[in-house]
Amino acid sequence: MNAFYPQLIGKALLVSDMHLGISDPNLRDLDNLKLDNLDLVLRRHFDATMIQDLGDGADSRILRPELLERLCKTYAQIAYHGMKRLFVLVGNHEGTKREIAPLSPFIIGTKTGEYGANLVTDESIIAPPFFMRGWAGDILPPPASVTGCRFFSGHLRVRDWLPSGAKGVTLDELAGLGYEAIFLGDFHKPVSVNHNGCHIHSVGTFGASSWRDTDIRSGYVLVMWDEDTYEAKRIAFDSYPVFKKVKINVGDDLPDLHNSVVRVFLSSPEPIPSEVIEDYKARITEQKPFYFEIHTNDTSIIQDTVHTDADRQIEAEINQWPSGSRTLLGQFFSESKSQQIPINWSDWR
Ligand SMILES: [Mn+2]
Repeated sequence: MNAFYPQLIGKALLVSDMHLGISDPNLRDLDNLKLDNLDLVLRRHFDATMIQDLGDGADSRILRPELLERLCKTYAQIAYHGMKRLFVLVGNHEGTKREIAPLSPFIIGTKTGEYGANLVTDESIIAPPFFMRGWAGDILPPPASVTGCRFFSGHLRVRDWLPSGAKGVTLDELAGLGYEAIFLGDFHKPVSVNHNGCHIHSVGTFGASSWRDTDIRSGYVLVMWDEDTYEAKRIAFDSYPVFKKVKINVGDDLPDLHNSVVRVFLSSPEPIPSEVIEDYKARITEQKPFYFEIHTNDTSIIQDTVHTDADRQIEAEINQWPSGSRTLLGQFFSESKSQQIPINWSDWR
């Protein structure tokens, strides 16, 4: 197990469950949106002292080369400059024997001991005030009295958040470990609870990827701490699509579908005439969802991708950055020390 010098005061940027490498070809554009957002967030929070990817960064052990390349380049901003500590946890989706992840070659190439990128397997890392561990099944991490850390972050399943009968550790068990706060990947929904005096947070997915993520707003978590206190907040993206399932009866109005990935279930006691379906299709298209499907009683499905506002919105945000910063990373870092970078915070709350 590696050990790092403690950071008595700091700011950690936590991302989780990015699930890059979507298999549904209709939704593959979402992968690029996630990477655009990761790029933006790393730039926006260049003052973070620590970056943690809490696992399932990739949807499977094999990541498409173009995505892996972009992910490495994005993380390289922080790793090659030796300015940050990046910790990439191995999740249940991407690990081979929980020791190797798609990012492994990158991490081997950038590892510089105290700084650079570090892979966190089921063997854990002590980087005070955090104790971190990748996916290790339902095994509890060691208690705070053993690790000497205030916080635990890991890729771990919580039974209380799942349907009854599911496997996982309990909130009681987690709270009993004696950590001040716990930050978890795996459960894609963001959650924040005070359980028996321990704050247990599910970071939530950084980029919704499937219908499993229905109604979840994608985002990330910032943790700021000093010797006595800590604060955690989740920031959700306005510009990343939300998966929605909408049930309506023929004749009903549609809810707001702008920039959503949506399944519309259209029902009627009678067979639905094709003009009616076409009319709904036109009305849905008008609302500019990212992607939609219309399902009807007789199981016919109409699918369409509307070219979306989300990528244009993100592109516009990226274009606000000083020119050259997108490619000349060294320049970005020297600029960031000396000048204020225009950030429109209101878009990000
Ligand atoms: Mn996951």
